[in-house]
Amino acid sequence: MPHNTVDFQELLVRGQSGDKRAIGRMISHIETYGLTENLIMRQLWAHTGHAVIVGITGAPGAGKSTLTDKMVKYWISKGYRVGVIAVDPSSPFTGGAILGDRVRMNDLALIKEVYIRSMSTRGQLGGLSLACSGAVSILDACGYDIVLIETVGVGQSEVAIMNVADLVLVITVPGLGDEIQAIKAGVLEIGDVFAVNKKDLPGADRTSRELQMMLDMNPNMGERQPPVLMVSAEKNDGVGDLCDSIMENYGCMKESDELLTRRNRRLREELLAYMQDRVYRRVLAPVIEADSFDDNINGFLSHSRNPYAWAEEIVSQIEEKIK
Ligand SMILES: Nc1nc2c(ncn2[C@@H]2O[C@H](COP(=O)(O)OP(=O)(O)O)[C@@H](O)[C@H]2O)c(=O)[nH]1
Ligand SMILES: [Mg+2]
Repeated sequence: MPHNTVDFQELLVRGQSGDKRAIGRMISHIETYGLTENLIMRQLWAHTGHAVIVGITGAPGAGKSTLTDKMVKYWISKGYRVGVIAVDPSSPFTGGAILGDRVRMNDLALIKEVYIRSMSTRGQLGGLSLACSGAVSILDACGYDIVLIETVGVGQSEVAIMNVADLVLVITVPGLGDEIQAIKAGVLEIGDVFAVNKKDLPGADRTSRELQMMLDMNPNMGERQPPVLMVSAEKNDGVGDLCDSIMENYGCMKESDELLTRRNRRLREELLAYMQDRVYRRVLAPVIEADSFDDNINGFLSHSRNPYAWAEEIVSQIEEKIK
């Protein structure tokens, strides 16, 4: 599929009328060619801004996929249309998790009001958060009221993905021992709603109390007092209350201008990333590739040539060009 022959506008119209194949093709297009080709975001913009974007994070095995499945079904029963983006680790070490996710959320794909899609953390043009944000915009533009992003729960990409969401649900479970280990530093601060999953297992009460205490004592929380709810995804117990709490939280954010502040910051960062990507691809990449970038890098390491002098030369060449 040569990217210049894709009629994105036509796919968008089809996606908006419920054609999931068209949605899939738009997202694949972004994954393959990056977000900054074909003015995709420009075409989407007018149709976006309606969806509630929820990031879901928590250690692998905490029950994110199981809970996502139940939350989606609850919201569907309330008349919402829901999109799900599951971020795949694409790593041989966590390959099992992907398979598990497929099993746990398998039948979601069959529901008319649900669109589910996994995205890989590997090989994204312009970075995963940009691609993910593009996929969110596509789902938003196609009329999905809620978009859930399930992250892999490991690594640095975590917080970056969270920048795509309006609000973040952090999931923890009893029995991981020290809560401080269970919830990584930094993740506590990005949580808007907390769920202690697997409340059918022993120790859930204690975990919930400890978590509440950690939140109360955290100096970075300020005025915020995020709710902590106990659920069992597997037994479908407490999921409705959790979903309602998320929407209530969203409502408060909207009223207090917090939502606007967050979207403002996000758009700013996204625009910078978008422009950097375009400028890199259109201006910098052709120049450094013409000067055999990789060969040069190898040469620099033997100290036969100064890499910074080379970088200066490249920049001067570009400055000369755009004068
Ligand atoms: N006992 C119990 N197990 C659960 C619950 N929710 C999920 N699990 C199990 O926890 C394991 C990991 O769940 P999964 O949804 O794949 O976690 P993820 O890695 O965070 O997406 C699976 O074996 C689930 O069946 C729960 O509420 N109670
Ligand atoms: Mg999962």
